[in-house]
Amino acid sequence: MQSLWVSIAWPDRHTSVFDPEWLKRRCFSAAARQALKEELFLNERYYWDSKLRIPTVDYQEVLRDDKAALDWLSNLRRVGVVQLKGAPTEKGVVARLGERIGYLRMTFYGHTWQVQDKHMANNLAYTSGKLSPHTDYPALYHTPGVQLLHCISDAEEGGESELVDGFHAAELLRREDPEAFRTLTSARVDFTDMGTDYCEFLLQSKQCTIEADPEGRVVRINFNNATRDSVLDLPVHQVQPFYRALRAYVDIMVRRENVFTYRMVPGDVLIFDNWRLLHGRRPYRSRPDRSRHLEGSYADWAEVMSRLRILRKSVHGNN
Ligand code: OGA
Ligand code: NM2
Ligand code: ZN
Repeated sequence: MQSLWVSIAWPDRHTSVFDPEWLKRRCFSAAARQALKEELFLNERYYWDSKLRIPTVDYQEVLRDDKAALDWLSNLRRVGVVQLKGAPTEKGVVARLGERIGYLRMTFYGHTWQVQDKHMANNLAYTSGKLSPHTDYPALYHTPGVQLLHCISDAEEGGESELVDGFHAAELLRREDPEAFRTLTSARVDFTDMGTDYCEFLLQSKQCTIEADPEGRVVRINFNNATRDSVLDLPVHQVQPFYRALRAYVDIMVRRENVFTYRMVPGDVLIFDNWRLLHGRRPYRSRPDRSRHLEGSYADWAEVMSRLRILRKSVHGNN
């Protein structure tokens, strides 16, 4: 229907023909830009606290059915966490989910890694001890966007997961203690990780605890007491204000009303936004005949969002 198209005759007599819908999508009005941004990047989040009702999808359905897979990744984006039920209780599940996305993120801990109580552990996660709320791998500048944890066997006692919405906690801090919020969005903290796993590594990085974009929106949390370096590269007069601010943020994230606690059972897979959530686990008791075993891996947001857009197209059509 050529007549409905917009035609421009340029001074050099060249003509361009545009589909008005195509032009409208590229409109510079604030409302149009906002709508397109939301469609492409899905930045709208649903914040939660201890009363979270964790989105749940069936593992086999995710592999088989695009609608279930879309449900899985949409919840991961909006809520920041989703659990899959009904996976087999053997290794290979996170690798399979990686194929569903595209590919997984390799790190010094390997393509996938085994969370178990290990002899001569090279990471606190590989003990039976408590893990206080943290984000994974701030020792890497480009921290993994998404984390997958598959429960192959659970502990006889303990090992419950604790999850906190780090963006929600950061907004509470901004409101309750703006000074602390400013400190945590500007002071760069040293992280370090060294040892041998996939190969030998000696990582150093500097990251703000709360990362905000130029408009002031919180986009990433970097908090891990196990890999926070004892080196702290700040002028001495900023040291105490920094620790005070960090304490203020931790006090908010450990408030009972903000912590969602639950227990993974064999066959569960937990997938969460590692740029947003803090996760921890309670200590557990190991027994040789019943040892706790999770297989984990990472993915990045670019690849997850790519799959999400493709699934949205196949489920809802091209618009
Ligand atoms: C980790 C971790 C949680 C758990 O491996 O980084 O946080 O439940 N594990 O063991
Ligand atoms: N593991 C679970 O930042 C970290 O050290 C997170 C990473 C060992 C792969 C733990
Ligand atoms: Zn972790």
